[in-house]
Amino acid sequence: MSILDKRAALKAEIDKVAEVAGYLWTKGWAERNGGNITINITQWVDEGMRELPAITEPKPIGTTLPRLKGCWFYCKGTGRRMRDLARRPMENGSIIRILPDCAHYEIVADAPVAPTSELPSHLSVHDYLLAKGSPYRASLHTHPIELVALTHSPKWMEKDVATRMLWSMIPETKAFCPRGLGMVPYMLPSSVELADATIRAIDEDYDVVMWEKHGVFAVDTDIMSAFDQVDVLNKAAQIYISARNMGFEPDGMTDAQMQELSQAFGLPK
Ligand code: 2HA
Ligand code: ZN
Repeated sequence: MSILDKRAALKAEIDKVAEVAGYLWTKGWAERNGGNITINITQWVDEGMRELPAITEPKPIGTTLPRLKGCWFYCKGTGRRMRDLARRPMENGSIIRILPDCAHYEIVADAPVAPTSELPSHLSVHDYLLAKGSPYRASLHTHPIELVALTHSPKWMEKDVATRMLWSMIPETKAFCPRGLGMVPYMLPSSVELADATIRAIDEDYDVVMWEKHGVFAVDTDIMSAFDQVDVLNKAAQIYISARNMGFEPDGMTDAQMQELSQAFGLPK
């Protein structure tokens, strides 16, 4: 890729982050500073950018991540609002690079905006994705109302119980979120324990992981695809809740209909 192509590709990714941030706010999933986004942008960093001096002192990540050596990320800023990021992504987020010790990062551009409070979770997941040879470069944490509401009942926290219900609400759900919804019990936000549990769930082959009574963590090739998976799952939860509000338990698609769909779309599980 030429330098100009890399710069255009990087701008396109950050434009997508801004677009998704606007959707998160509009959907009511991003109250105040809720949610965060990180993108591994290393493939679009050109020689000119590599020469840029740091604009902050090195800061500890809070953990050591050997595969992130030399990696660059766009990160939403801690305490920043998604609705502001939607209009001004480089004032409400920043570009960081990981130092050779793999335990510290420094901010490179545009402004000294400290990255998301969930940085240990996000960067640990990116480290894991690189180790697996995954093409995924985007991670999204957000607070989708109906999905979070489901996690307040232990019934839906059991492995794949919510997945089966959500898939059966509308055929698109399994087609576009074929790995379903992983479940992680409540843990302190921003903790390394939460990061480790999230990675274990992704390693079980989920792209979207629920943090009980908190939100979702989703990974995909780019931020738009990560958003789409969460959007599809939350839509299914809304259909379930609408039926319950009409006074009945929805039947859901039958097992035979689900099997037919899986065969037609060549879906796993
Ligand atoms: O960044 O949502 O979980 C704000 C949060 C932390
Ligand atoms: Zn959160």
